[in-house]
Amino acid sequence: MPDTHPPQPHLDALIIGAGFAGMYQLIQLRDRLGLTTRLLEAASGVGGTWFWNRYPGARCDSESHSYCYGFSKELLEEWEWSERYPEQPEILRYLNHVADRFDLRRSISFNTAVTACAYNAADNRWHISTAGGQSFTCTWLITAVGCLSSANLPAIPGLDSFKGEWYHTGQWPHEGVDFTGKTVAQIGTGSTGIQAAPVIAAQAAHLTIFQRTANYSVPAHNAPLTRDFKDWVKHNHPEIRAVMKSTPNGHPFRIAERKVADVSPEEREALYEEAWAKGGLQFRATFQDLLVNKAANATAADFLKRKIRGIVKNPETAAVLSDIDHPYAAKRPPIDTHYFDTFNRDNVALVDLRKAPIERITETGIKTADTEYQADIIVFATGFDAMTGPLFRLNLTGRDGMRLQDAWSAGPETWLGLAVPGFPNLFTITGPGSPSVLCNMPVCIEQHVDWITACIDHARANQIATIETTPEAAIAWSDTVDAAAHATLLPEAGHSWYLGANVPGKPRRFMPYAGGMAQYRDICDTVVARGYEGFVMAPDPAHAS
Ligand code: NA7
Repeated sequence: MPDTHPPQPHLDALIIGAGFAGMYQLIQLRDRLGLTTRLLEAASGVGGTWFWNRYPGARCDSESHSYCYGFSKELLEEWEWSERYPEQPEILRYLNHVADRFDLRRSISFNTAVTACAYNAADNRWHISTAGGQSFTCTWLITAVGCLSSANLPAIPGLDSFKGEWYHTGQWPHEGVDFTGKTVAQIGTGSTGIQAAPVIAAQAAHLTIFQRTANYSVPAHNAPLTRDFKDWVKHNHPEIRAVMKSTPNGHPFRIAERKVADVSPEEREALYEEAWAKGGLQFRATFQDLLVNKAANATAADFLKRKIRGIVKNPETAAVLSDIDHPYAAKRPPIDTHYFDTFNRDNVALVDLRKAPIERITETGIKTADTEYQADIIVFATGFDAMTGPLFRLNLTGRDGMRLQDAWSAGPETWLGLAVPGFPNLFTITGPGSPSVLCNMPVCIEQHVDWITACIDHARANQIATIETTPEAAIAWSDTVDAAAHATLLPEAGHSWYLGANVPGKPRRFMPYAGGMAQYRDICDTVVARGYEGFVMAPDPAHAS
Protein backbone atom coordinates (compact mmCIF):
# COMPACT_ATOMS: atom_id res chain seq x y z
CA MET A 1 0.00 0.00 0.00
CA PRO A 2 1.43 3.42 -0.88
CA ASP A 3 1.84 5.76 2.04
CA THR A 4 -0.85 8.36 1.47
CA HIS A 5 0.51 10.57 4.20
CA PRO A 6 4.25 11.01 3.78
CA PRO A 7 5.93 12.54 6.85
CA GLN A 8 5.73 16.31 6.90
CA PRO A 9 8.92 18.32 7.32
CA HIS A 10 9.49 19.35 10.93
CA LEU A 11 7.84 22.69 11.71
CA ASP A 12 9.08 25.45 13.94
CA ALA A 13 5.50 26.10 15.05
CA LEU A 14 2.13 24.47 14.76
CA ILE A 15 -1.08 26.30 15.63
CA ILE A 16 -4.43 24.60 16.23
CA GLY A 17 -7.57 26.56 15.35
CA ALA A 18 -8.31 29.19 12.69
CA GLY A 19 -10.42 31.63 14.66
CA PHE A 20 -9.40 35.13 15.76
CA ALA A 21 -6.55 33.71 17.85
CA GLY A 22 -5.00 31.21 15.46
CA MET A 23 -5.10 33.52 12.48
CA TYR A 24 -3.30 36.34 14.27
CA GLN A 25 -0.80 33.88 15.75
CA LEU A 26 -0.07 32.65 12.22
CA ILE A 27 0.58 36.18 11.01
CA GLN A 28 2.94 36.81 13.90
CA LEU A 29 4.93 33.59 13.74
CA ARG A 30 5.06 33.13 9.98
CA ASP A 31 5.33 36.70 8.78
CA ARG A 32 6.95 38.53 11.69
CA LEU A 33 9.33 35.92 13.06
CA GLY A 34 9.74 34.00 9.79
CA LEU A 35 9.07 30.60 11.39
CA THR A 36 7.97 27.59 9.40
CA THR A 37 4.41 27.47 10.64
CA ARG A 38 1.29 25.46 9.86
CA LEU A 39 -2.20 25.93 11.20
CA LEU A 40 -4.53 22.94 11.53
CA GLU A 41 -8.27 23.56 11.50
CA ALA A 42 -11.05 20.96 11.90
CA ALA A 43 -13.58 23.06 9.96
CA SER A 44 -13.66 23.62 6.22
CA GLY A 45 -13.09 27.36 6.65
CA VAL A 46 -11.73 30.02 8.99
CA GLY A 47 -13.81 31.61 11.73
CA GLY A 48 -13.66 29.37 14.81
CA THR A 49 -16.67 30.20 16.97
CA TRP A 50 -18.18 32.14 14.09
CA PHE A 51 -17.81 29.22 11.72
CA TRP A 52 -19.87 26.94 13.97
CA ASN A 53 -22.36 29.21 15.72
CA ARG A 54 -24.80 29.89 12.88
CA TYR A 55 -27.97 29.63 14.93
CA PRO A 56 -30.79 32.11 14.31
CA GLY A 57 -29.98 35.49 15.83
CA ALA A 58 -26.27 34.69 16.36
CA ARG A 59 -24.59 38.00 17.00
CA CYS A 60 -21.66 39.27 19.02
CA ASP A 61 -22.35 41.13 22.27
CA SER A 62 -19.27 43.32 21.84
CA GLU A 63 -19.82 46.43 19.77
CA SER A 64 -18.62 45.90 16.24
CA HIS A 65 -16.02 48.68 16.16
CA SER A 66 -14.27 46.97 19.07
CA TYR A 67 -14.77 43.38 17.93
CA CYS A 68 -11.92 43.24 15.47
CA TYR A 69 -8.16 43.15 15.27
CA GLY A 70 -6.21 46.26 16.17
CA PHE A 71 -2.75 45.17 15.00
CA SER A 72 -3.08 46.55 11.46
CA LYS A 73 -3.91 50.22 10.91
CA GLU A 74 -4.81 49.49 7.29
CA LEU A 75 -7.15 46.66 8.25
CA LEU A 76 -8.81 48.84 10.88
CA GLU A 77 -9.34 51.62 8.39
CA GLU A 78 -10.52 49.59 5.43
CA TRP A 79 -13.15 47.47 7.20
CA GLU A 80 -16.54 49.01 7.90
CA TRP A 81 -19.11 47.31 10.13
CA SER A 82 -22.74 47.70 9.24
CA GLU A 83 -24.46 47.31 12.63
CA ARG A 84 -23.83 48.19 16.25
CA TYR A 85 -23.48 44.47 17.07
CA PRO A 86 -22.08 42.36 14.25
CA GLU A 87 -24.13 39.40 13.11
CA GLN A 88 -22.45 36.02 12.60
CA PRO A 89 -22.30 36.21 8.76
CA GLU A 90 -20.66 39.62 8.89
CA ILE A 91 -18.02 38.48 11.40
CA LEU A 92 -17.31 35.46 9.24
CA ARG A 93 -16.94 37.74 6.21
CA TYR A 94 -14.49 39.85 8.19
CA LEU A 95 -12.39 36.86 9.20
CA ASN A 96 -12.37 35.57 5.61
CA HIS A 97 -11.25 39.01 4.50
CA VAL A 98 -8.39 38.85 7.02
CA ALA A 99 -7.41 35.37 5.77
CA ASP A 100 -7.27 36.65 2.19
CA ARG A 101 -5.63 39.96 2.96
CA PHE A 102 -2.76 38.36 4.86
CA ASP A 103 -2.53 35.34 2.54
CA LEU A 104 -3.16 32.93 5.39
CA ARG A 105 -4.87 30.06 3.58
CA ARG A 106 -1.66 28.66 2.09
CA SER A 107 -0.49 27.88 5.64
CA ILE A 108 -3.77 26.41 6.89
CA SER A 109 -4.83 22.77 6.56
CA PHE A 110 -8.65 22.76 6.69
CA ASN A 111 -10.78 19.69 7.49
CA THR A 112 -7.91 18.57 9.70
CA ALA A 113 -9.04 17.66 13.19
CA VAL A 114 -6.25 17.12 15.69
CA THR A 115 -6.69 13.89 17.62
CA ALA A 116 -3.51 13.82 19.73
CA CYS A 117 -0.56 16.00 20.69
CA ALA A 118 2.30 14.32 22.52
CA TYR A 119 5.48 15.91 23.81
CA ASN A 120 8.55 13.73 23.37
CA ALA A 121 11.45 14.67 25.64
CA ALA A 122 13.91 12.60 23.60
CA ASP A 123 13.68 14.90 20.59
CA ASN A 124 12.13 17.86 22.43
CA ARG A 125 9.34 17.95 19.88
CA TRP A 126 5.59 17.86 19.85
CA HIS A 127 4.13 15.04 17.77
CA ILE A 128 0.70 15.81 16.38
CA SER A 129 -1.77 13.32 14.89
CA THR A 130 -4.93 14.12 12.95
CA ALA A 131 -8.20 12.31 12.30
CA GLY A 132 -7.18 11.89 8.66
CA GLY A 133 -4.03 10.00 9.64
CA GLN A 134 -1.53 12.79 9.12
CA SER A 135 1.30 13.44 11.52
CA PHE A 136 3.35 16.53 12.18
CA THR A 137 6.18 17.47 14.47
CA CYS A 138 6.87 20.95 15.78
CA THR A 139 9.00 22.75 18.29
CA TRP A 140 6.36 25.22 19.45
CA LEU A 141 2.75 24.16 19.82
CA ILE A 142 0.12 26.85 20.20
CA THR A 143 -3.51 26.04 20.91
CA ALA A 144 -5.98 28.58 19.59
CA VAL A 145 -9.06 26.45 20.12
CA GLY A 146 -11.27 29.05 21.78
CA CYS A 147 -13.04 28.87 25.13
CA LEU A 148 -16.54 28.04 23.93
CA SER A 149 -16.06 25.53 21.15
CA SER A 150 -16.87 22.22 22.80
CA ALA A 151 -20.66 21.90 22.70
CA ASN A 152 -22.38 20.79 25.90
CA LEU A 153 -25.15 18.40 24.93
CA PRO A 154 -26.82 17.34 28.17
CA ALA A 155 -27.21 13.59 28.61
CA ILE A 156 -31.00 13.65 28.76
CA PRO A 157 -32.30 10.09 28.41
CA GLY A 158 -34.28 9.28 25.29
CA LEU A 159 -32.69 11.62 22.75
CA ASP A 160 -31.95 8.63 20.51
CA SER A 161 -35.64 7.81 20.36
CA PHE A 162 -36.70 11.32 19.26
CA LYS A 163 -38.28 11.13 15.80
CA GLY A 164 -37.98 14.83 15.00
CA GLU A 165 -34.92 16.96 14.24
CA TRP A 166 -32.61 18.30 16.92
CA TYR A 167 -29.71 20.73 16.82
CA HIS A 168 -27.15 22.21 19.20
CA THR A 169 -26.73 25.94 18.58
CA GLY A 170 -22.94 25.59 18.52
CA GLN A 171 -23.06 23.03 15.69
CA TRP A 172 -25.72 24.60 13.54
CA PRO A 173 -26.23 23.27 9.99
CA HIS A 174 -24.79 25.52 7.30
CA GLU A 175 -27.95 25.30 5.23
CA GLY A 176 -29.98 26.64 8.17
CA VAL A 177 -33.12 25.19 9.72
CA ASP A 178 -36.59 25.97 8.43
CA PHE A 179 -38.91 26.42 11.39
CA THR A 180 -41.93 27.35 9.28
CA GLY A 181 -45.04 25.61 10.57
CA LYS A 182 -43.04 23.64 13.15
CA THR A 183 -43.53 23.11 16.85
CA VAL A 184 -40.19 23.89 18.45
CA ALA A 185 -38.76 23.19 21.90
CA GLN A 186 -35.76 25.24 23.00
CA ILE A 187 -33.74 24.18 26.03
CA GLY A 188 -31.55 26.88 27.55
CA THR A 189 -31.84 30.59 28.28
CA GLY A 190 -28.23 31.77 28.33
CA SER A 191 -26.86 34.37 25.93
CA THR A 192 -27.45 32.02 22.99
CA GLY A 193 -31.00 31.01 23.87
CA ILE A 194 -31.89 34.64 24.53
CA GLN A 195 -30.65 35.60 21.05
CA ALA A 196 -32.26 32.65 19.28
CA ALA A 197 -35.74 32.59 20.83
CA PRO A 198 -37.16 35.78 19.28
CA VAL A 199 -35.97 34.78 15.81
CA ILE A 200 -37.27 31.21 16.08
CA ALA A 201 -40.60 32.43 17.51
CA ALA A 202 -41.09 34.75 14.53
CA GLN A 203 -40.90 31.79 12.15
CA ALA A 204 -42.19 28.72 14.01
CA ALA A 205 -45.81 27.74 14.52
CA HIS A 206 -45.08 27.37 18.22
CA LEU A 207 -42.06 27.72 20.48
CA THR A 208 -41.77 26.31 24.00
CA ILE A 209 -38.81 27.65 25.96
CA PHE A 210 -37.49 25.42 28.75
CA GLN A 211 -35.85 27.57 31.43
CA ARG A 212 -33.79 26.08 34.24
CA THR A 213 -32.21 29.26 35.59
CA ALA A 214 -33.86 32.61 35.02
CA ASN A 215 -31.53 35.21 33.54
CA TYR A 216 -31.18 38.97 33.38
CA SER A 217 -30.98 40.59 29.99
CA VAL A 218 -30.56 44.16 28.83
CA PRO A 219 -31.72 45.31 25.39
CA ALA A 220 -28.94 45.47 22.83
CA HIS A 221 -30.67 48.21 20.84
CA ASN A 222 -28.94 46.89 17.81
CA ALA A 223 -29.28 49.10 14.73
CA PRO A 224 -27.46 49.90 11.51
CA LEU A 225 -24.53 52.22 12.15
CA THR A 226 -24.96 55.74 10.86
CA ARG A 227 -22.53 57.28 8.38
CA ASP A 228 -21.50 59.75 11.08
CA PHE A 229 -20.64 56.99 13.52
CA LYS A 230 -18.70 55.04 10.90
CA ASP A 231 -16.71 58.16 10.06
CA TRP A 232 -16.09 58.89 13.71
CA VAL A 233 -14.74 55.35 14.17
CA LYS A 234 -12.55 55.66 11.09
CA HIS A 235 -10.89 58.81 12.43
CA ASN A 236 -10.60 57.81 16.07
CA HIS A 237 -9.11 54.33 16.19
CA PRO A 238 -6.16 55.28 18.42
CA GLU A 239 -8.46 56.90 21.00
CA ILE A 240 -10.96 54.01 20.89
CA ARG A 241 -8.14 51.47 21.25
CA ALA A 242 -6.66 53.41 24.16
CA VAL A 243 -9.96 53.14 26.05
CA MET A 244 -10.22 49.43 25.25
CA LYS A 245 -6.69 48.87 26.56
CA SER A 246 -7.34 50.69 29.81
CA THR A 247 -10.60 49.05 30.88
CA PRO A 248 -10.97 45.76 32.76
CA ASN A 249 -13.15 44.17 30.06
CA GLY A 250 -11.49 45.52 26.93
CA HIS A 251 -14.66 47.25 25.79
CA PRO A 252 -14.71 50.70 24.18
CA PHE A 253 -16.42 52.38 27.11
CA ARG A 254 -15.21 53.33 30.57
CA ILE A 255 -16.74 52.11 33.80
CA ALA A 256 -18.26 54.96 35.81
CA GLU A 257 -16.23 56.03 38.83
CA ARG A 258 -19.28 56.58 41.04
CA LYS A 259 -20.60 54.00 43.46
CA VAL A 260 -24.26 53.19 43.97
CA ALA A 261 -24.21 54.76 47.44
CA ASP A 262 -22.89 58.06 45.98
CA VAL A 263 -26.26 58.91 44.46
CA SER A 264 -29.84 59.21 45.71
CA PRO A 265 -32.37 56.47 44.87
CA GLU A 266 -33.99 58.86 42.36
CA GLU A 267 -30.69 59.61 40.63
CA ARG A 268 -29.85 55.91 40.63
CA GLU A 269 -33.12 55.06 38.95
CA ALA A 270 -32.54 57.74 36.34
CA LEU A 271 -29.04 56.43 35.65
CA TYR A 272 -30.33 52.89 35.22
CA GLU A 273 -33.06 54.15 32.88
CA GLU A 274 -30.43 55.98 30.87
CA ALA A 275 -28.25 52.85 30.70
CA TRP A 276 -31.26 50.71 29.74
CA ALA A 277 -32.07 53.14 26.94
CA LYS A 278 -28.47 53.03 25.74
CA GLY A 279 -28.49 49.23 26.00
CA GLY A 280 -25.82 46.58 25.80
CA LEU A 281 -23.08 45.48 28.16
CA GLN A 282 -22.56 49.12 29.13
CA PHE A 283 -25.34 48.65 31.65
CA ARG A 284 -22.75 46.92 33.83
CA ALA A 285 -20.63 50.08 33.75
CA THR A 286 -23.29 52.32 35.33
CA PHE A 287 -21.57 52.08 38.72
CA GLN A 288 -18.09 50.89 39.59
CA ASP A 289 -19.20 48.68 42.49
CA LEU A 290 -21.91 46.61 40.79
CA LEU A 291 -19.72 43.53 40.62
CA VAL A 292 -18.12 43.81 44.03
CA ASN A 293 -20.80 45.01 46.42
CA LYS A 294 -23.86 42.86 47.00
CA ALA A 295 -26.10 45.70 48.13
CA ALA A 296 -25.06 47.81 45.14
CA ASN A 297 -25.68 44.90 42.80
CA ALA A 298 -29.11 44.31 44.32
CA THR A 299 -30.24 47.74 43.12
CA ALA A 300 -29.39 46.82 39.51
CA ALA A 301 -30.93 43.37 39.93
CA ASP A 302 -34.12 44.92 41.30
CA PHE A 303 -34.29 47.40 38.40
CA LEU A 304 -33.85 44.66 35.80
CA LYS A 305 -36.40 42.35 37.42
CA ARG A 306 -38.92 45.21 37.45
CA LYS A 307 -38.22 45.73 33.74
CA ILE A 308 -39.01 42.07 33.04
CA ARG A 309 -42.28 42.32 34.97
CA GLY A 310 -43.08 45.51 33.09
CA ILE A 311 -42.55 43.95 29.66
CA VAL A 312 -44.06 40.49 30.10
CA LYS A 313 -47.85 40.74 30.22
CA ASN A 314 -48.70 37.35 31.73
CA PRO A 315 -47.93 37.76 35.46
CA GLU A 316 -47.16 34.06 35.98
CA THR A 317 -44.70 34.01 33.09
CA ALA A 318 -43.20 37.30 34.29
CA ALA A 319 -42.76 35.84 37.78
CA VAL A 320 -40.87 32.79 36.44
CA LEU A 321 -38.67 34.95 34.20
CA SER A 322 -37.82 37.40 36.95
CA ASP A 323 -37.21 34.83 39.68
CA ILE A 324 -33.45 35.20 39.28
CA ASP A 325 -31.28 33.60 41.94
CA HIS A 326 -27.89 35.25 41.36
CA PRO A 327 -26.47 38.78 41.33
CA TYR A 328 -26.64 40.71 38.07
CA ALA A 329 -23.61 39.90 35.85
CA ALA A 330 -22.36 37.12 38.16
CA LYS A 331 -23.12 34.93 35.17
CA ARG A 332 -22.26 36.30 31.75
CA PRO A 333 -24.95 38.98 31.27
CA PRO A 334 -26.87 38.48 28.02
CA ILE A 335 -28.08 41.32 25.85
CA ASP A 336 -31.08 40.85 23.61
CA THR A 337 -33.36 41.98 20.83
CA HIS A 338 -36.96 41.68 22.05
CA TYR A 339 -36.34 38.60 24.21
CA PHE A 340 -38.83 39.36 26.97
CA ASP A 341 -41.39 40.72 24.45
CA THR A 342 -41.29 37.32 22.80
CA PHE A 343 -43.23 35.89 25.75
CA ASN A 344 -46.16 38.18 24.83
CA ARG A 345 -46.60 36.29 21.57
CA ASP A 346 -49.48 33.82 21.29
CA ASN A 347 -47.19 31.14 19.90
CA VAL A 348 -44.65 31.16 22.77
CA ALA A 349 -44.79 29.32 26.10
CA LEU A 350 -42.37 29.17 29.00
CA VAL A 351 -41.69 26.01 31.03
CA ASP A 352 -40.18 26.37 34.48
CA LEU A 353 -37.78 23.47 34.91
CA ARG A 354 -37.14 24.44 38.53
CA LYS A 355 -40.73 23.39 39.23
CA ALA A 356 -40.74 20.30 37.03
CA PRO A 357 -37.36 19.19 35.62
CA ILE A 358 -36.93 17.40 32.31
CA GLU A 359 -37.23 13.65 32.85
CA ARG A 360 -36.59 12.43 29.36
CA ILE A 361 -36.97 13.04 25.67
CA THR A 362 -39.70 10.96 24.06
CA GLU A 363 -40.33 10.02 20.44
CA THR A 364 -42.42 13.15 20.03
CA GLY A 365 -41.09 15.72 22.42
CA ILE A 366 -39.94 16.46 25.96
CA LYS A 367 -41.38 14.96 29.15
CA THR A 368 -40.96 16.96 32.35
CA ALA A 369 -41.97 15.81 35.82
CA ASP A 370 -45.53 16.95 35.21
CA THR A 371 -46.25 17.35 31.46
CA GLU A 372 -45.28 16.03 28.05
CA TYR A 373 -44.58 18.69 25.42
CA GLN A 374 -44.79 17.92 21.70
CA ALA A 375 -41.98 19.08 19.40
CA ASP A 376 -41.00 18.67 15.76
CA ILE A 377 -37.62 20.26 16.44
CA ILE A 378 -35.56 20.51 19.64
CA VAL A 379 -32.98 23.29 19.88
CA PHE A 380 -30.29 22.73 22.48
CA ALA A 381 -29.03 26.17 23.51
CA THR A 382 -27.25 24.44 26.34
CA GLY A 383 -23.83 26.03 26.12
CA PHE A 384 -20.33 24.63 26.18
CA ASP A 385 -17.82 22.62 28.13
CA ALA A 386 -16.01 25.92 28.50
CA MET A 387 -12.27 26.59 28.54
CA THR A 388 -10.95 23.13 29.43
CA GLY A 389 -13.26 21.16 27.07
CA PRO A 390 -11.64 22.34 23.81
CA LEU A 391 -8.16 21.57 25.18
CA PHE A 392 -9.08 18.10 26.42
CA ARG A 393 -10.37 17.20 22.97
CA LEU A 394 -6.80 17.57 21.68
CA ASN A 395 -5.59 14.68 23.87
CA LEU A 396 -2.51 16.54 24.99
CA THR A 397 0.18 14.55 26.77
CA GLY A 398 3.18 16.27 28.30
CA ARG A 399 6.30 14.95 30.03
CA ASP A 400 6.28 11.26 30.95
CA GLY A 401 3.02 10.72 29.09
CA MET A 402 1.06 12.87 31.54
CA ARG A 403 -2.41 13.54 30.10
CA LEU A 404 -3.73 17.08 30.48
CA GLN A 405 -7.00 15.59 31.80
CA ASP A 406 -5.05 13.93 34.61
CA ALA A 407 -2.86 16.95 35.31
CA TRP A 408 -6.07 18.97 35.69
CA SER A 409 -8.20 16.37 37.44
CA ALA A 410 -8.85 18.83 40.28
CA GLY A 411 -9.25 21.79 37.93
CA PRO A 412 -6.97 23.65 35.52
CA GLU A 413 -3.55 24.84 36.70
CA THR A 414 -1.73 27.27 34.44
CA TRP A 415 0.77 30.08 34.59
CA LEU A 416 -1.11 33.18 33.36
CA GLY A 417 -3.50 30.95 31.38
CA LEU A 418 -0.71 30.63 28.84
CA ALA A 419 1.43 27.70 29.93
CA VAL A 420 1.03 24.41 31.79
CA PRO A 421 3.69 22.75 33.99
CA GLY A 422 4.90 19.49 32.46
CA PHE A 423 3.91 20.63 28.94
CA PRO A 424 7.05 22.31 27.57
CA ASN A 425 6.92 24.65 24.59
CA LEU A 426 3.13 24.62 24.64
CA PHE A 427 1.21 27.91 24.74
CA THR A 428 -2.55 28.06 25.28
CA ILE A 429 -4.12 31.22 23.88
CA THR A 430 -7.01 32.26 26.18
CA GLY A 431 -6.45 29.19 28.31
CA PRO A 432 -8.02 28.75 31.75
CA GLY A 433 -6.59 31.40 34.06
CA SER A 434 -6.58 34.09 31.36
CA PRO A 435 -9.08 36.99 31.38
CA SER A 436 -10.48 35.73 28.03
CA VAL A 437 -14.22 35.20 28.47
CA LEU A 438 -14.47 38.12 30.90
CA CYS A 439 -13.01 40.37 28.26
CA ASN A 440 -13.80 41.52 24.77
CA MET A 441 -12.12 38.54 23.11
CA PRO A 442 -10.01 40.10 20.33
CA VAL A 443 -8.35 42.43 22.86
CA CYS A 444 -7.34 39.54 25.05
CA ILE A 445 -6.30 37.42 22.09
CA GLU A 446 -4.02 40.07 20.63
CA GLN A 447 -2.28 40.55 23.96
CA HIS A 448 -1.76 36.79 24.35
CA VAL A 449 -0.48 36.34 20.81
CA ASP A 450 1.90 39.30 21.11
CA TRP A 451 3.19 37.93 24.40
CA ILE A 452 3.67 34.38 23.04
CA THR A 453 5.37 35.71 19.92
CA ALA A 454 7.79 37.79 21.98
CA CYS A 455 8.49 34.79 24.21
CA ILE A 456 9.29 32.51 21.27
CA ASP A 457 11.40 35.27 19.72
CA HIS A 458 13.30 35.58 23.00
CA ALA A 459 13.89 31.82 23.08
CA ARG A 460 15.23 31.76 19.56
CA ALA A 461 17.45 34.77 20.10
CA ASN A 462 18.95 33.15 23.19
CA GLN A 463 19.33 29.57 21.91
CA ILE A 464 16.72 28.34 24.34
CA ALA A 465 15.31 24.94 23.39
CA THR A 466 12.72 24.45 26.10
CA ILE A 467 10.44 26.85 27.90
CA GLU A 468 8.37 25.36 30.68
CA THR A 469 6.46 26.79 33.56
CA THR A 470 6.76 25.33 37.04
CA PRO A 471 4.16 23.71 39.32
CA GLU A 472 4.88 26.44 41.89
CA ALA A 473 4.10 29.21 39.39
CA ALA A 474 0.89 27.47 38.35
CA ILE A 475 -0.25 26.95 41.94
CA ALA A 476 0.48 30.58 42.74
CA TRP A 477 -1.46 31.72 39.66
CA SER A 478 -4.42 29.51 40.59
CA ASP A 479 -4.46 31.23 43.97
CA THR A 480 -4.35 34.61 42.22
CA VAL A 481 -7.22 33.61 39.90
CA ASP A 482 -9.20 32.38 42.87
CA ALA A 483 -8.55 35.53 44.90
CA ALA A 484 -9.46 37.76 41.94
CA ALA A 485 -12.77 35.92 41.51
CA HIS A 486 -13.56 36.08 45.22
CA ALA A 487 -12.93 39.83 45.27
CA THR A 488 -16.05 40.01 43.07
CA LEU A 489 -19.57 38.60 43.16
CA LEU A 490 -18.82 36.25 40.25
CA PRO A 491 -18.56 33.05 42.34
CA GLU A 492 -22.03 33.79 43.78
CA ALA A 493 -23.58 32.27 40.67
CA GLY A 494 -22.81 28.71 41.73
CA HIS A 495 -24.22 27.24 38.50
CA SER A 496 -22.18 29.28 36.04
CA TRP A 497 -19.98 27.86 33.33
CA TYR A 498 -17.19 30.13 34.61
CA LEU A 499 -17.00 27.58 37.46
CA GLY A 500 -17.49 24.54 35.25
CA ALA A 501 -20.78 23.91 37.04
CA ASN A 502 -22.77 23.39 33.83
CA VAL A 503 -21.01 20.12 33.00
CA PRO A 504 -21.74 17.18 35.30
CA GLY A 505 -18.59 15.83 36.95
CA LYS A 506 -16.42 18.80 35.95
CA PRO A 507 -14.29 20.06 38.87
CA ARG A 508 -15.56 23.35 40.24
CA ARG A 509 -12.92 25.99 39.87
CA PHE A 510 -13.41 29.55 38.76
CA MET A 511 -11.53 29.44 35.46
CA PRO A 512 -11.09 32.94 33.99
CA TYR A 513 -8.89 35.60 35.64
CA ALA A 514 -11.26 38.27 36.98
CA GLY A 515 -8.66 40.89 37.87
CA GLY A 516 -9.22 42.71 34.60
CA MET A 517 -7.42 42.84 31.30
CA ALA A 518 -5.42 45.98 32.07
CA GLN A 519 -4.03 44.47 35.27
CA TYR A 520 -3.37 41.16 33.55
CA ARG A 521 -1.38 42.93 30.84
CA ASP A 522 0.77 44.57 33.52
CA ILE A 523 1.38 41.22 35.20
CA CYS A 524 2.45 39.63 31.91
CA ASP A 525 4.78 42.56 31.19
CA THR A 526 6.29 42.27 34.66
CA VAL A 527 6.89 38.55 34.12
CA VAL A 528 8.94 39.43 31.04
CA ALA A 529 10.78 42.28 32.77
CA ARG A 530 11.84 39.82 35.47
CA GLY A 531 13.36 37.49 32.88
CA TYR A 532 10.31 35.33 32.28
CA GLU A 533 9.53 34.73 35.90
CA GLY A 534 7.69 31.46 36.48
CA PHE A 535 9.36 29.78 33.53
CA VAL A 536 12.39 27.52 33.35
CA MET A 537 14.33 27.97 30.15
CA ALA A 538 16.71 25.21 29.08
CA PRO A 539 19.41 25.89 26.52
CA ASP A 540 19.66 24.14 23.22
CA PRO A 541 22.44 21.54 23.80
CA ALA A 542 23.83 22.32 20.35
CA HIS A 543 24.67 25.83 21.55
CA ALA A 544 25.53 25.06 25.19
CA SER A 545 29.10 25.99 26.06
P1 NA7 B 1 -24.83 29.12 28.67
O1 NA7 B 1 -24.69 30.51 29.08
O2 NA7 B 1 -24.03 28.08 29.37
O3 NA7 B 1 -26.39 28.76 28.75
C1 NA7 B 1 -26.83 27.44 28.63
C2 NA7 B 1 -28.28 27.37 28.99
O4 NA7 B 1 -28.70 26.01 28.88
C3 NA7 B 1 -28.54 27.78 30.42
O5 NA7 B 1 -29.80 28.41 30.49
C4 NA7 B 1 -28.57 26.44 31.15
O6 NA7 B 1 -29.29 26.45 32.34
C5 NA7 B 1 -29.26 25.60 30.12
N1 NA7 B 1 -29.01 24.17 30.30
C6 NA7 B 1 -27.84 23.52 30.21
N2 NA7 B 1 -28.02 22.21 30.45
C7 NA7 B 1 -29.34 22.04 30.70
C8 NA7 B 1 -30.13 20.92 31.02
N3 NA7 B 1 -29.59 19.70 31.15
N4 NA7 B 1 -31.45 21.12 31.22
C9 NA7 B 1 -31.97 22.35 31.09
N5 NA7 B 1 -31.29 23.45 30.80
C10 NA7 B 1 -29.97 23.29 30.61
O7 NA7 B 1 -24.51 28.93 27.11
P2 NA7 B 1 -24.78 29.94 25.93
O8 NA7 B 1 -24.50 29.20 24.68
O9 NA7 B 1 -26.10 30.58 26.07
O10 NA7 B 1 -23.73 31.05 26.13
C11 NA7 B 1 -22.36 30.72 26.25
C12 NA7 B 1 -21.53 31.94 26.06
O11 NA7 B 1 -21.42 32.26 24.68
C13 NA7 B 1 -22.05 33.20 26.66
O12 NA7 B 1 -21.89 33.25 28.02
C14 NA7 B 1 -21.29 34.25 25.90
O13 NA7 B 1 -20.00 34.39 26.46
C15 NA7 B 1 -21.20 33.68 24.54
P3 NA7 B 1 -28.51 26.78 33.75
O14 NA7 B 1 -28.24 28.25 33.70
O15 NA7 B 1 -27.23 25.95 33.71
O16 NA7 B 1 -29.44 26.35 34.79
